[in-house]
Amino acid sequence: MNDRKKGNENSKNEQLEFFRVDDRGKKLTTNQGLKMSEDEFSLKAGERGPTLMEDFHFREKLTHFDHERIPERVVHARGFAAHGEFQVYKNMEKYTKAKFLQDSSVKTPVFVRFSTVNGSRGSADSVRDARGFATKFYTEEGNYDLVGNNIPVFFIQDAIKFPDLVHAFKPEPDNEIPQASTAHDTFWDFVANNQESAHMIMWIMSDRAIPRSFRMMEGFGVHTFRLVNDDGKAHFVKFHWKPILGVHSFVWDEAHELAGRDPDFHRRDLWDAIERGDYPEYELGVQILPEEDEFKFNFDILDATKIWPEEDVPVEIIGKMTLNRNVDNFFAETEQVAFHLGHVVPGIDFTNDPLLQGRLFSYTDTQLIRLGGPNFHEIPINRPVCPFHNNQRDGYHRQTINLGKVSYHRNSLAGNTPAPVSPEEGGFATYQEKVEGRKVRARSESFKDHFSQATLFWNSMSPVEKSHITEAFVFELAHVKSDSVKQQVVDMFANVNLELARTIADNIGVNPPKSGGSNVTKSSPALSQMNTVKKPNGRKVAVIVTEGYNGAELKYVLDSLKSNDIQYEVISEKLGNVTGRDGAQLKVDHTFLTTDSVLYDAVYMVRGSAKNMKFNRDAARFIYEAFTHYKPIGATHDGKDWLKKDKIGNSPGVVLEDDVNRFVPEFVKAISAHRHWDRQLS
Ligand code: HDD
Repeated sequence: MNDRKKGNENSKNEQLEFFRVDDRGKKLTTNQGLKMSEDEFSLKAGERGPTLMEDFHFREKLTHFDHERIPERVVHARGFAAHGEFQVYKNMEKYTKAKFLQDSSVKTPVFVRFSTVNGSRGSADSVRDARGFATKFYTEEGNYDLVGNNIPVFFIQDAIKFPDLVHAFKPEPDNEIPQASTAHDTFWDFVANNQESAHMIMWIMSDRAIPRSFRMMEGFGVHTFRLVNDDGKAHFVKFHWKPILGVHSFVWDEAHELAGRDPDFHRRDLWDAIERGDYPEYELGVQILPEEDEFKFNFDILDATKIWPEEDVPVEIIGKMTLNRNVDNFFAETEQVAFHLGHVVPGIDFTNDPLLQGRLFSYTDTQLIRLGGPNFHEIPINRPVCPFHNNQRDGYHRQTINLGKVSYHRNSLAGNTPAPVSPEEGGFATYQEKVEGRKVRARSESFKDHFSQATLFWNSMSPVEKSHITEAFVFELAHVKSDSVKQQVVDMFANVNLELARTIADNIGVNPPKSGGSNVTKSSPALSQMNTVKKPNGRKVAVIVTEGYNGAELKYVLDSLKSNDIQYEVISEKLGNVTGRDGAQLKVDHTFLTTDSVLYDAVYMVRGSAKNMKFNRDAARFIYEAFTHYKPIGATHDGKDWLKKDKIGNSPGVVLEDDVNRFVPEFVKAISAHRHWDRQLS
């Protein structure tokens, strides 16, 4: 075992270092290294004459520019990524021979790309959608990709339906409307006619589909994979990422507004957190199942529309990932990174989940068109940190200069190298699962219950979450033009919960379903976001201040927020400094023209002596909006009157406290709670 223990001394991906180029302070050259004396004027026959064909510099510059774009990903086009490291907490050799899951002193470099699924590259971050959560582990045994989502199940059971699903949820083909939204006819027509989607739809209609931050969402490998140990013994496994900050979401109205106010909200949030050293962390969890238990459940563990309830199969936390470095260049890294489920290491293997099996084809295939040929593994971000050798040669953009004449196996001229490696010496060998059967195009009977876990999910939601799900259904279906599709969807979800379906029907003007309902009474508390970790870290407070404030008190509050890892931005009448009545100076970050309440997690009101009617009106609107989004609002004596006037003073999560020493802990507590759902909005 001992040779397994040596790993990367530190987590830096040295492979990338070689390719990082700093152009700053350098001389301008062409791509051939020719220093150029002029870069502003093309070569012409006379100052006012035509441009000359001879102008190789002009042609090189324009040609490169004309070819700058590559096709965006067919799904998950909009994404954002960061570097980091992963460390396992304890030795997992009992289950897997994967080296990066054995030695807790080894830091494995990782690259994580988060994404939305539906929208184009330029679409907004805050839309309702599943989020991609794809992790590349650069291990000493080769790259391992865990290509998951923030939702633990999927729409379909068989990969052959993926093109149909994507055609249905993408903008409709005649007018390419709507962008990054499932609120349209073809998507819901697909849902109603492919009822295996029921469980996933419940998640998509829930708050999981509008996460507050990439830092505050879970990740799931979705499929059942296999772990294989040194003795060749296998266990089934499901992978989970659990964010240290807990799971939190926007409210729908806020997500909508954010799409306009800051379409880059999620990427900015992640970038800023990493820049200020507030590194996002996620623990890796595994649900492990002995092979003997494969048929122990009332669902098929090969069905990607099913979870293993955590109460039945506990999630064992085995390691932690920390994202600690932003990319240097979005295109070179985030856009060119190529994930593939088939990038595995010894000790991790597949199952016969038909969705997984199909994905094993699709990912490399899509990189061929997206990245222009079979050598995408040579792009710096995709290169393994360990050496790689084989007989593959040539192709577009080949960078390796392979030495020698031999590029075939078996050979005698190179001593039959590159030589295969036995499993005992670390070579990958497929797990020898016994399979037999007739060739059929069919779905197993064990895949045919589409509703029980959808009901389990519904049963597990708090009343607030249920109301959000109901509203999301109403929103989506209200945008569907076909009454027939609306009716089909309502009738379908009557199988999940009759009351839910009736409420939707009532709100969208179709007939209430006459029959339906479910006899599933079980719930899984782990599914509710209400039961998640609550922390103040990394939240952002809007501090609304006017001239003449109490400088000492404000400084005390702001310092206290900082010491709780809470960020803030100061909003006042104009940029520059705002002056306290004791002469204190505070730098202003925004006016109401440049920011909005949806960009903050909480509001702190500090009213000075200034009387500016327009500012007061804008402030009232700002506070009211934060209030309707259930956000914490706080003030001491100075700002208190401002709030009372808005009649929201006595609501939960509104902290009005004259004594600043009592105010601070109360306000921090209110911020930790994230949202105050018991607030009455009437
Ligand atoms: Fe996929 C991208 C996640 C089913 C085919 N997928 C892609 C990405 C993520 C997922 C996170 C973005 C990776 C990145 O950031 O570059 N996909 C999933 C999950 C699925 C899933 C969790 C269900 C469990 N996907 C799925 C199926 C197929 C694909 C069934 C096709 C048979 N997915 C692709 C793709 C993409 C992709 C077309 C587009 C860009 C890419 O691969 O690199 O190949």
